[in-house]
Amino acid sequence: MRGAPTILHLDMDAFYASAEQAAKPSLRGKPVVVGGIGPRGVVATASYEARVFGVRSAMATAQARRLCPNAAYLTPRFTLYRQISDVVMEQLARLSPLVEPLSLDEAFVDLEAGGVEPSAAAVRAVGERLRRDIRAATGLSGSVGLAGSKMLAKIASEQAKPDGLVLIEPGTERELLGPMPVRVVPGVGPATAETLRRAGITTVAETAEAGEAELVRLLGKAHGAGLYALATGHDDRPVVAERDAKSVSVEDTFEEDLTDRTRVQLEVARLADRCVQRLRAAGRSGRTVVVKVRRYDFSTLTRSETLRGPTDDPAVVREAAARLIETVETTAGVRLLGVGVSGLADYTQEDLFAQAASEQEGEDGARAAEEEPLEEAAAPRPRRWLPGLDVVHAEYGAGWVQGSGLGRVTVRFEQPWSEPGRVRTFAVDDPALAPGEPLPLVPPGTQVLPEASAPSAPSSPGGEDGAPFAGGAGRGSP
Ligand code: TTP
Ligand code: MG
Ligand code: MG
Repeated sequence: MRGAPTILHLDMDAFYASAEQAAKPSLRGKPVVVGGIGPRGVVATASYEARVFGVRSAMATAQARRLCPNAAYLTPRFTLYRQISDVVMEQLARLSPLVEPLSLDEAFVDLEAGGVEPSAAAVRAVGERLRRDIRAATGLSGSVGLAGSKMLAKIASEQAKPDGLVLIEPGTERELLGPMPVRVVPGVGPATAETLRRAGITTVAETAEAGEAELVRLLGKAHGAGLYALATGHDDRPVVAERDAKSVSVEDTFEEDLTDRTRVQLEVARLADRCVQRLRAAGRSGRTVVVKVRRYDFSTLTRSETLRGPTDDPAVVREAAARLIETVETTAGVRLLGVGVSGLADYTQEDLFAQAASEQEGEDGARAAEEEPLEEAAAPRPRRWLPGLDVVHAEYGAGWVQGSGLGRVTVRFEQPWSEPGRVRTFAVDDPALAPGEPLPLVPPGTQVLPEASAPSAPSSPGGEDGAPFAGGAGRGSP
């Protein structure tokens, strides 16, 4: 815990949905849901207008449609989110050499390491300027938390949402944390919360009062002691830039086993994005993509694919990860998924996913590193006009797919900086209509998004088969 609130946490507001509203003027101020739009799809996020109706991340899209039938339901455009994320992370890098990205839309920044004067007034000014700069550069809002520790900075940015800044003065944190549910403490998942609840502990204050010995008895030594420290406001975890890592991996444990294939694929795509996010923030690129799966029975396996050359291209990693997960039987249920990229030739898969903190999930059962030859990349699919994706019409210019069916596709012709546009309908095989690329959100010439390192070829909406993949060499490393 620092004496000054010099740890900054930034999190973009309703990130994918805000990006879509910025790109599509007709959707501003309206409910927007981004995610899997098929019958078994899952919500990635919802705009704040849609949240009013109860729509939330990870909810089945079918349920979201029942709650909010009038929202626009859009398929994600990861290339765009990635580009925006790059711009946001560039802004953060100006503040300090110590930036720790947690996902595409979220990072910690150590302002002290950036030479910011350690006073509340100075860090607040930096935080407000950052929010203005991010809005100017991306057209989107982000919320900022400032505190003397990571845990509190993250809690502060959550309180600041949407479009705000909250600074927690050192010295006030125990009072502030006390009444909060223990779930706000990092590392307290549903299982831990339930164990604590059965012992009559629900708030942070009750956790602190229980004392270290009791928490260790309930949760084991490492976890109990760690929780006690955090619950009493002791959080000295440093902001770690990933420059020095040998490999980068991210993983997620799910509250309930995933059985839905589409959901598994969506989660793998998200993990691939998070992984590349970290890779890039570290200024690295890697050659081997690894997917880790822990199944319902705790059997854990990894699959890897080695590319011809190193990459930090999200499309390439996403596609490799998608191919790898295809080869794993997951229908009986998945507890945990991970995606990693290694920059070193001599890495071992064990290291790649070695976890610092002890897993709450218990012991791995069978640990099998199964490898089999993988199929070649799938043949190009027939064109599908998924809602939300970019198109270009020979006569009417750039627009996006509003819907399609019965051999027809409806397109709204508008650009991020235009007035809300008109809708026109075409036959799905109209030769004048072609898939397009995301347009920059702020007008060209003011502040331009950096070029995507490998824009996906416009042959298929969604970019599923877009980026050139470096290719099959050395697949199936042991
Ligand atoms: P979050 O920062 O958790 O959420 P958010 O930015 O949409 O909204 P908030 O204002 O509350 O921060 O996640 C960032 C993006 O990650 C989100 O826009 C979509 C994606 N995501 C998923 O795809 N699935 C999920 O379950 C979650 C939580 C996020
Ligand atoms: Mg967010
Ligand atoms: Mg986030």
